Amino acid sequence: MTSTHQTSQGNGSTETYDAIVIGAGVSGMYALHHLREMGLSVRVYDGATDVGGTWWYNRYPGARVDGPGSPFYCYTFSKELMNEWNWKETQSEQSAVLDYLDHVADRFDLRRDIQFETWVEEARYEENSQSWAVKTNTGVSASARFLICAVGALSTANRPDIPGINDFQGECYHTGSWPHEPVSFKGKRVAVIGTGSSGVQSIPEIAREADHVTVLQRTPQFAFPCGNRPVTSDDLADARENWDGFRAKMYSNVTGFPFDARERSALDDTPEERRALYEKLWERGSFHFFLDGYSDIATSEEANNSLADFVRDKIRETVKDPNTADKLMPDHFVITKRPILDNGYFETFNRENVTLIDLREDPIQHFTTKSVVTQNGEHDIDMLVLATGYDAISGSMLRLNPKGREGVPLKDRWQDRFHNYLGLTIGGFPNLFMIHGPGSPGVFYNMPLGAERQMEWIGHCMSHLKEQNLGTIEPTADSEEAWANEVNGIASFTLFPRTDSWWTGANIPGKPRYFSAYLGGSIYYQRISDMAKNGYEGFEFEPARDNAEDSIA
Ligand code: N01
Repeated sequence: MTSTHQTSQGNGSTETYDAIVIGAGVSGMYALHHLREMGLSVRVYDGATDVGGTWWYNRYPGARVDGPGSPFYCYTFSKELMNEWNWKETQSEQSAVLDYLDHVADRFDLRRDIQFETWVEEARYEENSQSWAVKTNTGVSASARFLICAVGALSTANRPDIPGINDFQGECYHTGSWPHEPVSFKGKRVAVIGTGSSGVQSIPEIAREADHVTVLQRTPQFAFPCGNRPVTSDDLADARENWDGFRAKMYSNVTGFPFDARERSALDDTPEERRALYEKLWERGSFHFFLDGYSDIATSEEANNSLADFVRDKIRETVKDPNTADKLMPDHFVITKRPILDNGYFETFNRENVTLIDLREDPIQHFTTKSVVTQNGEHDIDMLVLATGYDAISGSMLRLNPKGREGVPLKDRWQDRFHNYLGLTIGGFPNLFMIHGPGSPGVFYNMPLGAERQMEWIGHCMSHLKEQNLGTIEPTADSEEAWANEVNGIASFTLFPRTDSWWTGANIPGKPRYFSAYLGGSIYYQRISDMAKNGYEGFEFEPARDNAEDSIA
């Protein structure tokens, strides 16, 4: 076991650790725990005042787990943790997830190694010491052999660059950095830009309280009933008693949830049989359409259309005004933008105090101090809510912009695409590891479980270096190219790359446009485990130098 120590460098002092973790969200918290269990010294930096990452920032009204939820959206590494935490709802509210993470931080005494309200401003690879040097906005200089970037796949806000938006004098909030103090909508005219998950969750809540809500929609979206229900004591008892079986199923499932995939094409059933199944799954809610619905919704146009038509019918049945219903009609392949779970979103358009503006036919021209001006008119507002999403998957790594060998910034390396190997490592950036980065299943997988599994791989890799007396590991250019081909190859069997989405980078002007996630979580984990067993195939190493950080004793 090594210990933390301080070395004098120039006028200041440098704190030295085995590993530095950036980010204290779901991934960074587990990274800290795991590395400490390995006996390593670790420091975590996070800009927030407490743990939780994306769950700490996303406090907008209506925010809740919008995927297959509790009790399986959680860490799995500790049976005791599973046994003692009582989830209350299947689609937990943001505050409930944060309570859980708070409990995890207490239970595993994580906070003593986390420095909050500390933003890493520079991360630079030092050739001589085979280590990473980090500087923070609070004046900390720290150094570590390993840099773990747990910076979040959905944490760098996308703020639209619309003429005059900064002149608007009313309240303005991004859903991804919502104030901690209560925000009142009472008596206010609110405009919401964005109808992705955050917009769809927040719009019904805002409409219940506001004087008027103007929804500015660029792309109509498919949304499915949230299907939230209480987690009963029987559910919890079942999960606890059969935890090993559930966990094994989560490991072998492509999305990391304990469901049996249906191996049946939508086209094997008659239209009546399909409709009967869709009705059942609609009633059940959540992501069951995709987890235990038909197997070819994401790969067959015809199968996809059958579900898309079903949802369009549901929208038409729900929205009373046919003109508004027309505007809400999605025209892309269902599921090829991130599926959304709603709590009365479409019903909200039946309210008198809600207006939908279709930006495709009536685009925003500019903002004034008190209004948003679209092609067809001016809309006076008191508040602007930006539910405009994120520079997802790669954005937070680019915001960190680590400098690799010869001081090359990641922004240079990632100009044309997000070069990486196994979604974990980047050529020219030795000993740097990403969690949920491009090229990994990331957002297509149960994220707490994915963080555990990626971190365990990273831990093994670090031990391998120690055992072999190696100073660095980084991927070769050939292996990065082969990995990119593999990721693209899998995606090309699906309909995902054919739709503009944040998955393809289409939401951010100038961002490289391609589908950057590895589809097929269980296959991915098998692949990265095989690579490790084969002597870390695709990587190159340097021997440990004498003057390298005295790490991992
Ligand atoms: O962001 P989004 P989000 N002018 O990118 C529109 C996760 N999540 O925050 O579709 C006008 O999905 C944009 O339009 P378009 C979840 O994985 C989880 O809602 O690009 N409109 C879109 O409608 C989710 O997918 C939870 O044409 C503009 C919207 O803004 C992901 O986070 C909750 C625009 C952005 O939708 C992101 O969701 C919430 C512009 N200039 C989110 N720029 C959980 O509870 C963007 N838009 C777990």
